[in-house]
Amino acid sequence: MKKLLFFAAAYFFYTGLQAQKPAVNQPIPSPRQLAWQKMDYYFFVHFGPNTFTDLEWGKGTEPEDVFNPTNLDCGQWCRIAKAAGAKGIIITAKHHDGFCLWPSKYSTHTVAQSKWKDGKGDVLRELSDSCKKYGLKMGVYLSPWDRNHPQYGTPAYNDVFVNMMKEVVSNYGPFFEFWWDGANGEGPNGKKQVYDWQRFKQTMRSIAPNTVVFSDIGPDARWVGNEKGFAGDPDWNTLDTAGFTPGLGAPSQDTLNHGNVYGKVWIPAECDVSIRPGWFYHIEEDEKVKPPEELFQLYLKSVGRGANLLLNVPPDRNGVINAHDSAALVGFKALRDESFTKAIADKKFKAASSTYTIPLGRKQKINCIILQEDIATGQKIKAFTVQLLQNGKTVNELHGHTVGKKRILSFTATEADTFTVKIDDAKATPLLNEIAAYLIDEGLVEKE
Ligand code: FUL
Repeated sequence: MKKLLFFAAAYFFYTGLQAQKPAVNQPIPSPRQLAWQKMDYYFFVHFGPNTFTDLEWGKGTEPEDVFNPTNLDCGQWCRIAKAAGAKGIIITAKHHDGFCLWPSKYSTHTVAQSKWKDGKGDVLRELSDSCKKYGLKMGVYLSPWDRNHPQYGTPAYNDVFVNMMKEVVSNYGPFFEFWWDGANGEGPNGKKQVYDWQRFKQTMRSIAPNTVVFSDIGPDARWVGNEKGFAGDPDWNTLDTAGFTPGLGAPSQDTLNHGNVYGKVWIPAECDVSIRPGWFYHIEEDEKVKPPEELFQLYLKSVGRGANLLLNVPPDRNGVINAHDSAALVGFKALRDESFTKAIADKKFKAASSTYTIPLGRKQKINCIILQEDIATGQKIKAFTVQLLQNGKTVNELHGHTVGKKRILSFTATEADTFTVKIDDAKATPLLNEIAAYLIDEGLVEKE
């Protein structure tokens, strides 16, 4: 009898657990996307002839010798990335001017034709070695638009682009991300290229199946629709891509900003933004570096809305990150540490539910709540309400739309002893696997 009771109890316990497991709601992220989404924030590095000519879009006719960093130090970039809490670095291996920061076999407009290090220099090699040394992930931006390449504007250029992808992946990979810019202007012969996106995608999949591929519409990560670093609210990780292409054929910027609630493909947003007004270094912008508080606001509006933040930090003509930028980055890290190191409450959940209750232990002030949805089973939450309670009475109420991998809510500090998160609308019963509360500096609360 006892045995029977034991088995019955075990059975009900087991089926109970089964019932609480979050249901899978398609589409869901691939393992490579899930790993990438966990990275939250990393650096973008725009570096090349433009750094020396003070342009943003080089013409492609610049002599190779223009590129001449006096003291290139990728180790310094990595040390700053580490100190700033960034998880990786994506470099413009080739921007629209076509200049290759590595000695490519498929171009005559590269570091090898320059006098820099007697033509023996290789920025990708140095960065790849430094990233390995400092435990950072590396990514590559490769512009399909090429204002220098003589074959640009002809079908043969698609072979060149594919060969370049293969070359950088095999020589300097593995990469966590590969960045395709959708820009498509004229080349040296006045013609525009018809990009073979399908072939580019197949190439990446076969040579780098674990690399997240970015373009306006993925296949793995999408542009957020602006260069200000703001994800939409709501921000869906799902997008409809049928009939669209990167570049001019992309969905509207508003759609890219928000995603599509019932989008058929999992393509989360990445927010690219520069720490300075321009993407490349310009000395006259030294005083215009975004201060730590502004970077913190960007963080709330990107990572805090469930997207990734790709923060551009352009090295100067010496080949190092300028002191103005590194000071801002270290300050940004300090603000995040001060804000989020000590949680007032931090609760983990394993069971999917429509209501979550978080006791604060005693009455205390909070002004920031971080919600994390279990996205491995899909993004489900469409609307939620947070109620802050004092002795069972609601003293503040907040409403939100999507949660996704991370949602940072900040608001006027409120005294409460408990708060609840109620799911008002969802595609399926979601699992919030972590909910935490903080008291951050009042000046850091999200601004419109
Ligand atoms: C754009 C480019 O035209 C800009 O120069 C910059 O590289 C930015 C990240 O992407 O499409």
